Amino acid sequence: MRKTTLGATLASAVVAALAATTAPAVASPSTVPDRREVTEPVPDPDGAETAEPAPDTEALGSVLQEAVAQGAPGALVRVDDGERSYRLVTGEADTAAGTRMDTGRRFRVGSVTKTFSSVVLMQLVGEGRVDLDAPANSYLPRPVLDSRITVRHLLSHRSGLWDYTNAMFASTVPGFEAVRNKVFRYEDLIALSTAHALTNTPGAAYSYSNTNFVVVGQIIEHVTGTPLANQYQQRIFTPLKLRNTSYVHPSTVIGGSFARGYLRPDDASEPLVDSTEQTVSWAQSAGAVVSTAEDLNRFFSALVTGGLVRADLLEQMMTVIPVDAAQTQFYGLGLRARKLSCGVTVYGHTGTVQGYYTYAFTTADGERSMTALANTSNNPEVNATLGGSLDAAFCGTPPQASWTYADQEDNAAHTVRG
Ligand code: REX
Repeated sequence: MRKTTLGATLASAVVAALAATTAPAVASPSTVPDRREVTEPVPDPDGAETAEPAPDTEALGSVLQEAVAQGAPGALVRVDDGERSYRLVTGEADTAAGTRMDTGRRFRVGSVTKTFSSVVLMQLVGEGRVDLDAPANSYLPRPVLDSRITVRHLLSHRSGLWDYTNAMFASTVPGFEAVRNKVFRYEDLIALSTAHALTNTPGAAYSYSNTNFVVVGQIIEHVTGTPLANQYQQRIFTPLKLRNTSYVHPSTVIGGSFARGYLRPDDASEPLVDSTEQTVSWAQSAGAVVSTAEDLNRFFSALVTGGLVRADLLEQMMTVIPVDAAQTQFYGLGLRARKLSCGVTVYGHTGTVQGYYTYAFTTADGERSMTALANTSNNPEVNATLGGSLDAAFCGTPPQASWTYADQEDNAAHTVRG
């Protein structure tokens, strides 16, 4: 196993490749292996120890640089492939201080939280404390939902519960400022949803809604009688040694070393808004986990290899249905899947909270996992660009144009019948 602390060969290769594909003679900002971080092997030129196809590190670098060119202050990607780790960064973690990004920084993972909530719930199913096909009302302090909605409908976004966040953030910065320091109870958020009609008959259609996973959080707390934070800690963070992963809701503080988040106003000519500190109470069990690329990669790899959820229940989590017309995007139980341009299917989740876009996916065998982050949001171009990291990491190719996911299925209210 060849070790290097600088990955100088790769650095020059990536920068040279970028210089060749972008106009300026000196690419700025450069995208380089994360020098402070690379202490494990970087890929051998012949790729001898790497499963085929090896990640395309030049393409990964280009993705990060494109994200920054489109307005993200910084971006990072980490691919863990067996014993190997590929880590690339560009831009800044903190624009006021001028601190450069590095792949060890914590960030808000947004909806990747849903997979953590799903794991806790599936463990409760495994313990016989929750029945996936029972009415969700049976596990709530008060039966506030349509009685046809089951726990499985929540985890698969098929309940029809209206997503209150679309209205909450119709106007991006004012919507954010109105809730950034608010603390909601589960019932407050659920009431925002149930004030509206269901978007579909329970079970009849996929319709992504944060409300589903707010209900999941309340079910977890009601069934266990303990805070959700304790359940995440005991069942996931501690056993997997996810030392940089936390659920501190409603604290607004991210501890340790972290990337600041920068929200783009709807008028893109206005300056970015530093959105780092917020309660994320509007999303809590649907979106308030803080983590790192390394921890997310370990989490998804452990999940699909059976380290967290009983085999028969994991199979149900990973049984996915298409949620887009092209049948490249899928949802299981708190888990997304994407069929990539090379035909490989990867499992994981995406996340968007103010200031942070995340992609965290793994192969079906958990051998290769990738997390990509850009520290901005409300910028669909950046989100689509960052999605190109999937092809680069798992197919070993530059992002294929027709697979850049410009049409993110869940960035707007969206219902798929069937
Ligand atoms: C809320 C608005 C986005 C963000 C949202 N986030 O629902 C959940 C999530 C937790 O991560 N969902 C994504 C804001 C889609 C996922 O599953 O991948 N946008 C922003 C606006 C738009 O305010 N007016 O971009 O920061």
